[in-house]
Amino acid sequence: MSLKGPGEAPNLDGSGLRVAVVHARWNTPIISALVAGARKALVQSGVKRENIIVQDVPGSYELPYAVQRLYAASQVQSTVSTNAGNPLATDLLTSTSVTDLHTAPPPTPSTRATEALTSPFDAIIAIGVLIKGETMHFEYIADATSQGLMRVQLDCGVPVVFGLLTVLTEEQAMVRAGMNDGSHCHGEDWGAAAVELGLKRRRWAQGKII
Ligand code: DLZ
Repeated sequence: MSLKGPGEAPNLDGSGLRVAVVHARWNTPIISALVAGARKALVQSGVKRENIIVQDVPGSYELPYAVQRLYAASQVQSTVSTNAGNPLATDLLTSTSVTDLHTAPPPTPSTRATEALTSPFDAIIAIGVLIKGETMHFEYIADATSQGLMRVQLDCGVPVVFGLLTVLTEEQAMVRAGMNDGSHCHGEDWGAAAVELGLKRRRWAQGKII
């Protein structure tokens, strides 16, 4: 048994979760392997393919902003879709008569159970690969991106999984992306972490501490 790593993954049911993956395009072949690993772990934990949203940005430096805005977009989307299926909410926007509020039929439950979720993301995985070059660029981007991602998750109250590799060589990155024989893809750990934290967040939001 290895001392390193997140330990044995709990058996979790992510079938009700909606998860976003935001990735940089720098070092694309390595990024692709990491994203594939994250997606594999999400699906293995039961997250439905239609509830895994993947978005890309140019480089790692853009990740904190993209994660923050994407989460806000999912909140807007959730509100819009809830109101669209709820005549009472629609009336609040269009009606000129308060009596309509009493006569409007109760909201009907969504009949779109088999379609993709439109609720705010339960967790977001941010993936980037920073490879040290000859200048100080690496240090600045690594520091700003790490701090930014932590800030976004605490400010937004949504788990942001830290999928940023900060390595000295391409070889080191390939090993951590599972691209070399027998190497383990860290993307899989990130997918599992997103499911675990997404489920915990839901329970904690209901005051359930188990
Ligand atoms: C500029 C830059 C450099 C030198 N290296 C990387 C890298 O190894 N990995 C990465 O994801 N992005 C890199 N970038 C791009 C920046 O993250 C960013 O996209 C640009 O500075 C534009 O804001």
